[in-house]
Amino acid sequence: MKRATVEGAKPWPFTFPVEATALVMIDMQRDFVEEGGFGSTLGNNVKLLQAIVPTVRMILDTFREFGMPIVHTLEAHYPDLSDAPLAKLTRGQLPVGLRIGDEGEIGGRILVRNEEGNGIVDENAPAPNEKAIHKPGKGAFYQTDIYEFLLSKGVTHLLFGGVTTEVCVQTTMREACDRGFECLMVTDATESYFPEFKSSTLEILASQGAIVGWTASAQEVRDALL
Ligand code: TIU
Repeated sequence: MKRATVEGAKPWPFTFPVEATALVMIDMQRDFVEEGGFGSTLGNNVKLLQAIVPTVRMILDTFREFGMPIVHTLEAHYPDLSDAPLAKLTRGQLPVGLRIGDEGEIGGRILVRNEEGNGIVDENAPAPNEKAIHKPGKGAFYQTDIYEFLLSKGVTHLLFGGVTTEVCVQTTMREACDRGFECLMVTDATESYFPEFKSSTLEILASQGAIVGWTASAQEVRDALL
């Protein structure tokens, strides 16, 4: 099997089998990226997240170019919120106010499946042949079929992008690491509402000899494939 090496990865070069490596793009949803969605109702400045949309598109298109699998995730609950525990529903920063399930300002109910505001932003939308997974938790392995899907495709290595770095992306990368996948986070295809949380997370993941995994930029990953 053809292998590629990201020479500039931290803490050291990351080698991956091209046909057995998938991109997991986490929660590039209007609910996190646009004003009036879940992210902004938590009191966050969503503009920071909007800035990575072109880089996310670049890494998505790179995987498409090389015929490598892509999985998109969406943080989303059933309309009756039966998959949202009280411990999640009651979080937030009052008096900013709106909660999961309330009517948002960008179309439909906040963090509810298939509502307009819960969809992935147009530029990063899944292609028809790409898997998209609704997940009720922060981690994508909780109450989803992502693990079985990746195993069925023979995937051993995962690259991660999306939002937010220290919440859903990091949680999912840790879940994947515990399940035996070799993992790399794409540093400029992920973003946080808090720059210091992002930089710390990237440092933590690759510390102690890649304790959770590797980090590298989208261009470094692309260069490895060219
Ligand atoms: N609030 C926050 O930073 N993130 C989330 O709630 N979900 C994701 O990270 N997708």
